[in-house]
Amino acid sequence: MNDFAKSRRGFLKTAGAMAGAFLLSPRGILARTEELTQHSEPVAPQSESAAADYTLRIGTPPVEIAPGRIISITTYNGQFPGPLLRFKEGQQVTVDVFNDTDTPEQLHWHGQKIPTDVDGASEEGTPFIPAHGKRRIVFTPRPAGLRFYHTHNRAGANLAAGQYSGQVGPVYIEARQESGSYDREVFLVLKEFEPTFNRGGDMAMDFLAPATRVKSLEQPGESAMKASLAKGMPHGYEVGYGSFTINGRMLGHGEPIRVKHGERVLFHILNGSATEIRSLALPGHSFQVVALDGNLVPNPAQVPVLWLGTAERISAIVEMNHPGVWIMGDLADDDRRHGMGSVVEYAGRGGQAKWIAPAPFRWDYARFAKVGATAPSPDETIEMIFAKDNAAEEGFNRWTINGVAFPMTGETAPASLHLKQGKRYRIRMRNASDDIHPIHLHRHSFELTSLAGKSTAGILKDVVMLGGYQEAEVDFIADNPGLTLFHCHQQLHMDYGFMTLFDYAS
Ligand SMILES: [Cu+2]
Repeated sequence: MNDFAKSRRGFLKTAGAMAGAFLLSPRGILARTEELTQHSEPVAPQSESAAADYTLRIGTPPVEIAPGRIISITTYNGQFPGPLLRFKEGQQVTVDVFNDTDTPEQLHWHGQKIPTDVDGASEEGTPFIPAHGKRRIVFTPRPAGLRFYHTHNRAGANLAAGQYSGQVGPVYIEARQESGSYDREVFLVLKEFEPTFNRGGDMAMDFLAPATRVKSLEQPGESAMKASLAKGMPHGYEVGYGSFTINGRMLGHGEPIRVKHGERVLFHILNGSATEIRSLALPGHSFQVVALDGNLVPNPAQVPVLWLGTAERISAIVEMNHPGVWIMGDLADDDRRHGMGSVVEYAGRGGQAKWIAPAPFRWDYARFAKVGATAPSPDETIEMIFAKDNAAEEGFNRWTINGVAFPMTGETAPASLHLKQGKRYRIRMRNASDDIHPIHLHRHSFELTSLAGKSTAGILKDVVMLGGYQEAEVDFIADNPGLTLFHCHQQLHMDYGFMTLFDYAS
């Protein structure tokens, strides 16, 4: 499917994918959370006036992703994924974060509308959680829906740092009134491990709809790349992975997701990858997408395949109406065979889990949009062009927004945009590179208003995939004052320049 997949062949050494049973019992992650909370309470310090509601501990105990396959990664509470944290919308929580590592850390509450001192990004001024220290965080979770927490450290060339590590965990913020008819929830966190650098090259990922490319972006982008290669530059570094997991277990090495005929299962799926785009299908079943990035969609349409850019979340209901034992897995054969899947087992069924590749299907966010609706006009439109300087930064691609790469040395950069509170802004994003970028805005949600030249409305997200040489527009309301980070969520891209800061005009 892509060059990552190709480059992985050769150094992978996984055994047969289907041996043994494994993984999450559907309630497993919740059960584990409760268990861990109980374990961690006695070690909470007594120095604070009151005990925290939640305790997270950053550390590096070994983690087993398949029998005998132990990896050394930094995690939350010694497990991958980190414990599922269930908050109530609008109800203040206190979280103690202990850092047992030698590296100051940032814990980002992705997708939440909270102040800069707790958002978890040093660029916005959030204090670090000191090495071998602790920070108490108090905030009011919002908005409702599937969020997550992850490190916001820069990794650069260090493949043990940033989101290459195991510092990813799901958050579910319960609305005051929960709606929807389903029998139970299953949380799935998709994540690769054992990263290595390679000279990837062009990542052809042809799955977005509309597929319209913009000639005026494609021509200069392609000729810049040709000129760079002609000068003898190799392709900039990319990252490939040795193992692939759902909820920290490789396909075939955990408990199956056990279901009953006729059950409606609400899957909450999070792409916790540092760099990769993931797909997911369950043979013989379809997904009714009810929320994107935790926000309910106006049109909960049925689709045969899900696609998630880095940091995207999808909540989808599957009606279990096709009994058997199935592999719910990634469409990329190589990635699935090396772990990116889960077994779905109907009660009373047994035998080898089956995978059947779905028919080709294009992912179009607008499928879930409000039919016939138009977004309100913005007060101001911000133009942004994203470009790649091939291998320009010590062999890594350097990324720019409007010609400027965010400083890579840790100093704070001046804001590129001064927002006025209450105004509606439209960001018109144009991608002059062939890569897909999962674009993320901190502390605000945005509405998708145009995708590859086609206008749309009603979908609220905090990450959107922008296709190679494509354009898209998102609108947001400046309603959460303070420094606000805007960046590509692909770790290599954000670490090598693909970031900018907004502030609020006083
Ligand atoms: Cu990117």
